[in-house]
Amino acid sequence: MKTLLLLLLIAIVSKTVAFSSFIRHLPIRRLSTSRCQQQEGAKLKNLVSYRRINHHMARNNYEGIDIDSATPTVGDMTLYLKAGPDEVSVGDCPFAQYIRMLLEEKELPYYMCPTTAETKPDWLVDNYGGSLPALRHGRECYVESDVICQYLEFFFPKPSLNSVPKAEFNRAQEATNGLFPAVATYLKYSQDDSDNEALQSRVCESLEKLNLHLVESGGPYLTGEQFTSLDCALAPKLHHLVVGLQAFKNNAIDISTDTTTYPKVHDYISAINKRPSFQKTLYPDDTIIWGWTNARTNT
Ligand SMILES: N[C@@H](CCC(=O)N[C@@H](CS)C(=O)NCC(=O)O)C(=O)O
Repeated sequence: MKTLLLLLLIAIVSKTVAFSSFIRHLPIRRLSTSRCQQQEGAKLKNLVSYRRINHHMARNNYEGIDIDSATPTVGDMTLYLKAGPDEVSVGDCPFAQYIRMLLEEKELPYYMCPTTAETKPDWLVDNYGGSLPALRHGRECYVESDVICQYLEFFFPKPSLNSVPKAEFNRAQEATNGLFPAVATYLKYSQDDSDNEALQSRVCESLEKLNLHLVESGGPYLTGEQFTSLDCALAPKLHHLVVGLQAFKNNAIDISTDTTTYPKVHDYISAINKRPSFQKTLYPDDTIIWGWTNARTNT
């Protein structure tokens, strides 16, 4: 009995220490329970749209448990994310889809709370600059998709989404660097813009780099056989490119049907399309087109 109690104590202490060291390395601010809950409560009570938001918090497949402990436990997670054109459905954010794919892969239950500038909770605006996506887990909140990914991987390591050697992981990460900034600037400008050709070339260079990497890794995923968090990060961004190319660029670069120019990228997209976590977290193409149309209008 004594040994059992001792073991239990060691387990609690080590998880708590791990938690503190994780938090120390995060570029985020933590909220105390009372501040976080009071602020959100006060804000939400004042919002006419509270009932609407609450109604649209889509619940996943889990009966949430309210656990008051230093070690994060399953349940009570809410992902605040950009809302779509109707202001309540899931919006066109590839970073939010990245987080949702992680949650789906790890089979973690979560609510979703699509928000607009008008419906963002005060605590999110005041303490996190209103940054979306934001994952609130019990009394904590995390922003920046890569930080949220680290948080989930650290506390919910099964299944692991980075169980490949560090050098391999870094190589795969490097191969995708610069792709989304290139895609975003390309999709923002019109086909007739004088910069269009240069911006298109930048996207092609990124695709070439990715294709070469996938040849080396062997595919089907970024690090080879193993599906990782890097795939969760990349897949939604590539999907934006596919939809954007069709909607705005007359399919000037064909990565969805052309099997010869970037064959490995084409195969990668086919593999990702089959992944349940990707399928389950997709939003309509029209939402993506709406988002980029707004970005193009505001450029
Ligand atoms: N660096 C951020 C980027 C997130 C981001 O750009 N989010 C945009 C849409 S993709 C957003 O939600 N905008 C709406 C808003 O901030 O209200 C991350 O990795 O989480």
